[in-house]
Amino acid sequence: MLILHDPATLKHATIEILGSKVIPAHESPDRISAILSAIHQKPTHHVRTINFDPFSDSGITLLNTLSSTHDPGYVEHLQHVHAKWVAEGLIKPDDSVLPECFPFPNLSGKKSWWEHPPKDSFARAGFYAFDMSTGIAAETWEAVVASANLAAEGVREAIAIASPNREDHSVTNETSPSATPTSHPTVLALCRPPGHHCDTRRAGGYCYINNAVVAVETFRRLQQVTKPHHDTAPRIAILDLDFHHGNGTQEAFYSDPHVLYISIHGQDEYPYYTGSAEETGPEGTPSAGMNLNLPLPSRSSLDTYISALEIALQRLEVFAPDLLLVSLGFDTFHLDPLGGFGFESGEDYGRVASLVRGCLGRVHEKKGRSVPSVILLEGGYVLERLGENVLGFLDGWEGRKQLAQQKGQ
Ligand code: OKP
Ligand code: ZN
Repeated sequence: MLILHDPATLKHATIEILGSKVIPAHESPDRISAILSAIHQKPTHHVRTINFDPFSDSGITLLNTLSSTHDPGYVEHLQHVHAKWVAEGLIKPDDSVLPECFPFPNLSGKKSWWEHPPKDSFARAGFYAFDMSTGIAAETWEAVVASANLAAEGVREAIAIASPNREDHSVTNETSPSATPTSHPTVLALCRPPGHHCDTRRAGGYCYINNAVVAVETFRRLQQVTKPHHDTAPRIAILDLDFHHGNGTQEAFYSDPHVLYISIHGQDEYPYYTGSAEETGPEGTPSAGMNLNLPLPSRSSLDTYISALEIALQRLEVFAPDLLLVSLGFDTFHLDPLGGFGFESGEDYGRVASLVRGCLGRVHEKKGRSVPSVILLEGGYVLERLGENVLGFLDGWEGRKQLAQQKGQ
């Protein structure tokens, strides 16, 4: 599989509060190192290293995509608040910006409170966040844009692999093991920081920019260029398999009739205020029914999980998207400090992956063309097992487990 990585994603390192202690955030650079070292041991995967450059053409496009999808004041805040706090003597260069006070529901307040950011940069940290697990360190911005850029590049590459003869996508690496029209066009983007909790104007849950939002916007722009006469908007599905509900992604597309959001996540878990099965899309609008939440009790078994996945995949098959984004978290692992379902091995992840691929195969048959897929990394915090779980998922996705079994018979 083609895997996209940017070394700048390792630059972000912040802290979080656990009980009354300040600790290094669970979402650490070591997550990416662990995944890379596992991948490098397998010749089946092709890692392409990208170095995000804000002054290159694709860099300018990315920054443009960010400001057209995310609140401009928020983007400005992410980029500059750390330097501002240092200049104002609020923190030292090695420290992180953490919020003090969040906007809160109140009877007298303005309805459009979000149009009125507080005047001073100290207060704005709370205005542009919804929790305290999303500190901003000196190099956070560099990692955040590199991460979002991987999502955008992932879409470009997946489309290029899906239609390798198109001149306008001649960027496809011919040596990539996935660059054949017959194989399922999938790219894994090693995004870090993750994105699914960010709702385009507030950071939260270790997320700053919503990478799925960036991927969708990139896909739409590409379609506009390559298929300007298409009368129907592209259909996009997002399957969120992180343990936590992707409140930010749900929010960003809740009123969008062309994006189907499906999530399987821990019930009554972080982020606590979203993710119920009743959130199906605004009633009486074209996007009614375009949101499918499948909450499961924490510690649910793999069989329970797979029953929920089958419901998700039925919906996905009927929808028959033109693009699939998988928000993939490995905090469904049974030992994860921040979550956990009954996933106990890489093979368990492989089982899930091969079910998703089976569904894509049926969509392929139905439509007569393959569905480009981009896998976006979200959470997963057991460093010692993260690499093998990722490899297990990729093996299942590419059908390798079944081959191994056949050989053994
Ligand atoms: C992000 B993702 C300790 C609690 C941490 C945040 C959980 C974020 C999960 N400060 N709470 O979906 O994996
Ligand atoms: Zn998570």
